[in-house]
Amino acid sequence: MNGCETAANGVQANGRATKHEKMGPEADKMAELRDLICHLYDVGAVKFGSFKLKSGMDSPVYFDLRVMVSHPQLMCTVSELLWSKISDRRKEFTSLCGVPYNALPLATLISVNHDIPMLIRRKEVKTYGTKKAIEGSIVPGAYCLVVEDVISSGGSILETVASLEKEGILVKMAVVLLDREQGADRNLRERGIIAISVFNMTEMMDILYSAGKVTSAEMESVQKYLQTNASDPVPLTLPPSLTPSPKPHTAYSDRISATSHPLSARLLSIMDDKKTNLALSADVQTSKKLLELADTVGPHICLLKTHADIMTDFTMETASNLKMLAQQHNFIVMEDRKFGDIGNTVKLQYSSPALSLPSGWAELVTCHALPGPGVVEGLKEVAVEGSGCVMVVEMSSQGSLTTPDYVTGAVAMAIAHPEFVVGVVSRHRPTGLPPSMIVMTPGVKLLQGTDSLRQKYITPEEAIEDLDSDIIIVGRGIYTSPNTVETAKQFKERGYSAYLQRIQKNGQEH
Ligand code: S5P
Repeated sequence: MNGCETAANGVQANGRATKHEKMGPEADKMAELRDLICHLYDVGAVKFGSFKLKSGMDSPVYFDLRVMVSHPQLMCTVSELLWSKISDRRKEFTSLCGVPYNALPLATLISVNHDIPMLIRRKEVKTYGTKKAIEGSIVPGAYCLVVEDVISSGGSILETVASLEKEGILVKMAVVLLDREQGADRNLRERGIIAISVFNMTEMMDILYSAGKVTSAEMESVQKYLQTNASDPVPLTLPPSLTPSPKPHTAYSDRISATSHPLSARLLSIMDDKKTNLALSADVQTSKKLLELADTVGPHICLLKTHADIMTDFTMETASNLKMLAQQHNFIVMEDRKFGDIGNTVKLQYSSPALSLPSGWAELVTCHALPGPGVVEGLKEVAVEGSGCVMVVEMSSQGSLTTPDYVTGAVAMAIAHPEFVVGVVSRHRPTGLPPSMIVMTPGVKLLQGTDSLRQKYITPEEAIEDLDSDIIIVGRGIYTSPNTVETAKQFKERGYSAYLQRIQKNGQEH
């Protein structure tokens, strides 16, 4: 038996009613709610008068749900009522997190009674040790349920969401005891979060009035207050990470200010200056061919992608010559090594002399998301200062195992490391990827098709205009052409026109 099975007001931890058993389910629920609200009033959790709120507004009603901690049975009842609101959606979250501090005991009770892992958000982040804002077992890409006692504008929930999202944890649902009907529902909905409340202010007032706990004058002043709130909701002060950022379809130049990595900013400004979103995948096998391509196609690209491990004569000299050409023609070099092992192994691979990556010739490297955050953390530990990585989240080949769930988890991991991950390799711009992250799409040719080994090709227009990608990665489409420079120019024009078309379509001025 858990501590809440003896809870008052007929709600057990297992969701079954006790005291109101003989009534119909609706009447039963109403009776529970009436008992709870009257109980909250009796212990002084609801007060009437004239109160100045945190937002500066005057309010005729004030809630102090902190008093609940002195009434364990009441806390049990509240936690079970919260649970009853979301228990049928249990599969939609793997953890829960209470908004500090008031909702912490409520979240703890739900966690313990229903065996749901809990996360704790620190309000003050430590300046020593792990400096973590979220404590508990963090699984990037997993969904967390947020628990709160009272909502006004939804700002406190969004602060907790911001800390969770920083760790790659996703939130789409919050459960709250009381909705003050002051704009939270809309503010949260706009950010993709549904708030499920046990009761709102109108319901509470009706119950207190019919129970004879409030006077008609008090009732009237709260009603008037609610009407004012409906036309003039409580202003929402968003945490910095949740302030609206430019949308991915805005101009490359307008996204620069949203970036958190200097390389993302540089890449976007190269794209804007050179009017190109073309990346050359120079999958050739000799240094001579690689440097020739870099020199001739260099003026038309924003990025050159290498596979140094397919080359027969790759040396430090090749690497430093390539770096010089990158400076001369203003493009970024990315070694497509696709690191995909545990953190310790990728650290050793990156540091090995084989590809001379520690010399810094490639400012970007690619990695897979499959091993989990360790791959990013391992690379970050040894990577050259100022460099970054691009995470492969979705592959272009037929039969690839990068399912939508994989993409969601991988994207959350990328977002959780904005200081190192510059963007993603993906067919399309995945949902939820912030505009600061750059999307690169391989498998692009002037015409659709496939190769004999299941590479699937789409056109520049499909990648940029339809699938909202930022950069087209083109390999054989250019380097096997009899006139590489002219063909590269064609890709450049089609890719950039598709981008202009996209931002125009979205009503943006370039
Ligand atoms: O999913 C992917 C990811 C990458 S990075 N599909 C890909 O094709 N790539 C790389 O893009 C691949 O390794 C190759 O270097 C390039 C595509 O070459 P193409 O000749 O088919 O254009």
